Amino acid sequence: MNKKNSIYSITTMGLLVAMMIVLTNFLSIQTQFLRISFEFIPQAILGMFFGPLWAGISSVVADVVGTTLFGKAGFFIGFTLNALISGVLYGLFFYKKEITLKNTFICVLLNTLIISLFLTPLWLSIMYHVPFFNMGLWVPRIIKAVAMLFIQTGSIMFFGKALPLKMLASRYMAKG
Ligand code: FOL
Repeated sequence: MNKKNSIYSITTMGLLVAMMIVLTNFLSIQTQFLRISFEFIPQAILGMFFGPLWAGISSVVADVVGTTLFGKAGFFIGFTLNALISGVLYGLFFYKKEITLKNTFICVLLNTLIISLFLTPLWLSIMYHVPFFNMGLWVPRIIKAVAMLFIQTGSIMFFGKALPLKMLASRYMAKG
């Protein structure tokens, strides 16, 4: 990657990380046990443009910086692992790959199963000393997960396919 390309890349990564921070900390709906946000959009774009390694690193930076500066519920390292895993997943599924409905849905489903329906409830049960199988925790979470499955798949398809982001992406990918 030449110098100009790497300047483009770093600037774009910074912008997408900033968008993740704003979407998570300022434009989300958050209760003690549930957060609904659109952080996944810049995160998925990071995956499309930069691949699993950089999407993972950027997501960790967004979590650590965003939560430290603006978090309302303290800092728990488990959520940093969530950020890493989902960033890597988006990179594995979307980097230099055709964004198909099937591909997108499988990626979102994996993310939902691992993050929303396993790790997050685990972290919350540890953080707040509630049992893992607490129904008050699970009922809204499952409703949210099912709704977001379709919203996430639709939005990622939109940004990955409908918008001419590929033209931008070719800048970063051009010379490796
Ligand atoms: N610690 C760290 N490091 N990062 C955080 O973002 C963080 N957030 C909280 C506490 N410690 C933190 C606040 N608590 C969810 C629920 C409570 C919560 C954080 C997240 C949650 O339901 N997350 C969604 C995915 C996030 C989304 O949709 O934006 C989930 O379904 O798991």
